[in-house]
Amino acid sequence: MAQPTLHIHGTIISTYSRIVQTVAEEAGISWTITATPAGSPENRRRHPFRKVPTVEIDGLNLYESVAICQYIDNAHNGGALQPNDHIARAEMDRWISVANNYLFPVAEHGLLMPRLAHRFLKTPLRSDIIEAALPEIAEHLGVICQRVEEAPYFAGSDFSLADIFIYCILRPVQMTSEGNNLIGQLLPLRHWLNKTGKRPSLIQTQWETEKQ
Ligand SMILES: N[C@@H](CCC(=O)N[C@@H](CS)C(=O)NCC(=O)O)C(=O)O
Repeated sequence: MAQPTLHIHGTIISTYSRIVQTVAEEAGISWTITATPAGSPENRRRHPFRKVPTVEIDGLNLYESVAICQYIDNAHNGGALQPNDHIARAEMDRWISVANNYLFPVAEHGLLMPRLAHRFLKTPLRSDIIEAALPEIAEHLGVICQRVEEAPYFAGSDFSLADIFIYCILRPVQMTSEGNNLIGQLLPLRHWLNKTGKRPSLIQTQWETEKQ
């Protein structure tokens, strides 16, 4: 069967758009992205909870990155990014949940958004917000680092969807001075980021700001 094209609607520079792009790259599927802000009327029709990205593939409209990624991997990649072993599968699911429920919210609102607003909207840097978030970010990074001391990848011996979620969330953190400082003290995590960032799918989906 010919591989389909994945049509993504979302913010061009977006952690979760990058996650689904990376899974498409892993599956050998071409993708397009149409800039669609989360709060736009169009996105309200596509995603009832007003988040991005949403996608069209195989005649389906899908939202929520976990569902999108698992669909692409199951339908078009033989499930290669999801372990069959029950324990490894539980580890993968655990680390995807950690990434989505704990790491992303504090990193996004406590560090990345204040930095982006300052850089691109030229608003004063909200150091108060960043300072308040850093202890929690540091604690989360410490827990995540312990996992890559125990095993080469988050699910265990093999690269999985969990590595894609965590990498795409952590890499923008590492690109801030504060995040780089914290990650710089966590050698195993820094090594895992270096190793994982060399994967072709993650090189293909690098943001322009990452290439500079
Ligand atoms: N649970 C959603 C989260 C997606 C998400 O938070 N996307 C961010 C962009 S990376 C977003 O929509 N932000 C806009 C907003 O929260 O209003 C998923 O897994 O797809």
